[in-house]
Amino acid sequence: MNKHKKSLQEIAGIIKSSQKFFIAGHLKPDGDTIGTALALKSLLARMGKEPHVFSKEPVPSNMLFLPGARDIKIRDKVTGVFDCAIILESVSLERMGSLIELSQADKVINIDHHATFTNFGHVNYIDSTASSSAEQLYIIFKQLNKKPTAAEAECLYAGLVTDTGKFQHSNASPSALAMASELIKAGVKPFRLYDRIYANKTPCSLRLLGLALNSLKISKGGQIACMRITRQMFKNAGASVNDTEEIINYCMMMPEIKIGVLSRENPGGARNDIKISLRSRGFDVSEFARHYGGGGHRNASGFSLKGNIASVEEKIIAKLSKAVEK
Ligand SMILES: [Mn+2]
Repeated sequence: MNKHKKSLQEIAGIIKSSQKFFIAGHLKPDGDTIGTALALKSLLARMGKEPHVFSKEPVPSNMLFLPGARDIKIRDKVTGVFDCAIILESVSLERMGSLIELSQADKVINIDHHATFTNFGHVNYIDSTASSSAEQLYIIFKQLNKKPTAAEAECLYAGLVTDTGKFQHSNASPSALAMASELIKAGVKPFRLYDRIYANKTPCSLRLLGLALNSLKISKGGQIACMRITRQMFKNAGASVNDTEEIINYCMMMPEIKIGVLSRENPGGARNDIKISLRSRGFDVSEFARHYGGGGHRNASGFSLKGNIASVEEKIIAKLSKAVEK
């Protein structure tokens, strides 16, 4: 934290001397981007400021319960000028959705906890050891000598719990857990937030999960797990693409699996358009995905291929089996 002392002091100074604020996180907003933006907005409003939160894309439905979430302004472009723009966990203005140009704000504060970043702000508070932007904002609260209200604590907790995968990912650090403890003291009820954020499955999505689990195949001596979702499965479950999101994670619930593969047909589009999602441990699947024109992270990536689902699967498993030997 010491090495961020200067940027934290600068941020506190800019916040105190600014009145009108632009706040936005990244495209495909998640719990961290939304929760952090809302906690920040509430804090600034309490300080007598005029904060505005924007997003290019809609707030995910499981985050709409957060205090203030329905007031987030969904825009393609934002006109006008601001004393200060605070941009959360975005590698670039494009990642934020290019809602404004840098010239529309007197001061730009860039807050990011990702390993890949650029210093596009006047102040860049970059800390890849922070679990979440919520944790970075919590440090700013402290810098400003502010304690979160119960509503702000809920927003911060939503960011913290989603970015740490319910405190299961490698970023569930002592400081993340200490922060959780303090937020609970400030009024957060973890079981209530769990229900709002995670207990939101529909019968259709659970039926689809059942069908996908039933398709599980293990290969390469237990190192690769593969599941599939066909158009027929979508139809039988009454489900849509939105119901597929977490299914692939089940592949990684077996301890010896190095790579999880989910192949799925497109229920709306062409039959030969196959989407492949990959998960891994101890193996870089982003490079593999890039080879096929896709992308993602080291342990989570994806791409699309044309063909019949069975032959696409066979081809991908064969290539992955070779790659995993290296
Ligand atoms: Mn984040």
